[in-house]
Amino acid sequence: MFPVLLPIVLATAYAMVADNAPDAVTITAVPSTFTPSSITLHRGVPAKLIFSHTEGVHEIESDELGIPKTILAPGKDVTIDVTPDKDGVYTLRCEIVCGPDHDKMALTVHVEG
Ligand SMILES: [Cu+2]
Repeated sequence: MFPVLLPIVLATAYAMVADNAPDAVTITAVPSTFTPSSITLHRGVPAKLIFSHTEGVHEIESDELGIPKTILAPGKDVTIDVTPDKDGVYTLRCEIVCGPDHDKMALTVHVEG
């Protein structure tokens, strides 16, 4: 009996943990480009934006999303905790001139319920 039930119990427990887990998105920042360049978060759900494998130096900030000025630089992963509270489409632009196409460097954040 026990060996039959165990996978079901584990699957249920995992599903419960997964439901409460924050959204997590890994993003790379290189001169002129965030990858992915567009992400979707969920209103009221804590999310982690994990910037890794950064090349060049960049800075982002968003009053609307509650993201303080944050420098992204090589050799250091940066995790930003954010809990969006309003639906919408937000554009985070790189605020440090990082290359010839710096003006195009943007991360679009869709927030949905
Ligand atoms: Cu940049």
